[in-house]
Amino acid sequence: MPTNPAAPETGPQPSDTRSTSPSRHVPAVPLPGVPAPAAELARAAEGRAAGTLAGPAPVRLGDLVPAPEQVRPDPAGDFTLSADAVLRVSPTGRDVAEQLAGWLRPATGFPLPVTDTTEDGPLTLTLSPADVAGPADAVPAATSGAADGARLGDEGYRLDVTTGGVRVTALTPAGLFHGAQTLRQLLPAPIESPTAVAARWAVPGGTIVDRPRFAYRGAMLDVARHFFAVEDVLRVVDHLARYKLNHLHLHLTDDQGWRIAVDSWPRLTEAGGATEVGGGPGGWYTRDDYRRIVTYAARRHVTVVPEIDLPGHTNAALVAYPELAPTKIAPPPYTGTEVGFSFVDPADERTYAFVADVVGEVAALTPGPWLHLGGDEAFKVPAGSYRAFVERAQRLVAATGKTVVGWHQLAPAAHVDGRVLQWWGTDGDDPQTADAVRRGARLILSPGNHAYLDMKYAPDTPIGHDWAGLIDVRRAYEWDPGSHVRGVPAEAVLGVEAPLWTESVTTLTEVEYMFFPRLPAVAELGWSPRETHDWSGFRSRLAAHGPRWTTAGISFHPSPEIPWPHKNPGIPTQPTPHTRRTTPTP
Ligand code: TNX
Repeated sequence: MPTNPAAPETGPQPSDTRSTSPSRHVPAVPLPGVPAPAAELARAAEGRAAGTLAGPAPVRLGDLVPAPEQVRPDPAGDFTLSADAVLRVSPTGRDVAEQLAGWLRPATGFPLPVTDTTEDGPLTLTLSPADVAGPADAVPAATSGAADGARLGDEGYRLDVTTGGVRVTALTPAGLFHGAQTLRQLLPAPIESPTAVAARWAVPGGTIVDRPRFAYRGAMLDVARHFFAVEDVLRVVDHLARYKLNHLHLHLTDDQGWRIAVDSWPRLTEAGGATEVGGGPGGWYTRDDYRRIVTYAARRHVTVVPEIDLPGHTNAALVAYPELAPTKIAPPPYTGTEVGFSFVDPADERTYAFVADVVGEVAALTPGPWLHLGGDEAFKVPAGSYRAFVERAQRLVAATGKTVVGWHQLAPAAHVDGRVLQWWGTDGDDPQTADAVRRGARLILSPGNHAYLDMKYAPDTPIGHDWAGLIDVRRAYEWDPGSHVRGVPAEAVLGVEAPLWTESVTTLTEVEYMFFPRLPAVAELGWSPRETHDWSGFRSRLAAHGPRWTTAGISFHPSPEIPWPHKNPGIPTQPTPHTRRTTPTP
């Protein structure tokens, strides 16, 4: 069997890389041999030489991110995946089983055929309400509250590992998918290798019963300030799915570029899509590109939330169609990073024809239930006109059958059915938003000072902003979505989202650097029960993901807060096609 030169075989093996001792393995910064952040980024982009890795550590049941709801380890029940393993699956779970096999084949080198059958085998994935509860004694009484299959809901799963095999059960394909991601994390880190590695593929024995705290768990990618090609977006979807995030919000339009084709207004992309921050070539998604993204995401149980930012952040649209501008004169294309200067004319009927056409076409292309209207930073629109514009635009979205999402600046506008506000404030005292919630709105929480992944980690982070403060991993983790905004009860919180604005983020490597390790922190806030919240446990569970990212060629910031088990984290072990600046879609 060929061995992977990137496999973590060198270096001393710490006796327990998952120690919860806060100071163990924490490199002082700067460490000799640990590059400065700018150099880190450059080296990550080049995919230069591997860091020194510790050997693969065995994973313990429960060493997962996000933390599962219930865990009952059984040290006598460890399972080892062997070359003759077969994935048995009930027919409705077949697609998840194929994806699981696809994750496990490269590193194991095993064929892992998928067969439709209800019989038990070494790897069994079943979608069956009757199976979910499992043996009555599988989970101890003290923690058996959700062992009842019916309570697993839309996304929960149960995973049983015995010496004879692994069985994942769920009520839905989404639940089965999350269970499969859990199983992937329970295998040792070399499972992330793109080529075959000789390793013992052990899975820790016991039972996990797990389901999410919040229904909406997302990240946002701003493809308007800098354009990201379809392949980059697909890779971002993979990153979300690993951490059980189920929504990808695409910020598709802004002053610097219009990124989604609209057949009835073709110049939006032809003229409005050819720019980006800094003067680069920009780009846009054709209808087929966008369909590819939503289809790829759907297979990974990720719903795409398209955002058309209105009435502000519209310079690119005004370049394309000057009749939408209050002056009726085309502004020059904008490639800077200021905000709040542009807006579509709220007093012109053509504006509403434009909004109706755009949201109609985008809604028709989007399988998910949401359409995000933006609404932020329309500083030049007087409050009364802003409100009237938003109320009309909300009705146009509702007419497409989609549910309105918008930044919390939409709060003063009248409620429409199901309306969701995305809160990005930095002070949890926001009476206007609390009032909108009393009138029926639900909230997605993206507090700027905790969840904004475009904020720098530290003063010397080479890219990013700091207007909402510095956000290290602990800051990204230490808040509670259920009680963050005064006067907003946990029941009104639909979930959490980590936005990544890209004024200074230009490549997929840089996206990953800003995502990791903070994205998993926000993912855990969205998924895990509050009772599991514990910084010291989290940082130690997260540490074990460094070798996984390194092996998978995913860039990350080797934050000094995390007790990484290897000496030179943050550098992919091999160049990957994803670490280049991608070419825009024509
Ligand atoms: C504010 S947050 C914005 C964006 C910027 C971001 C930079 C929000 C809804 N609007 O236009 O990109 O700050 O951090």
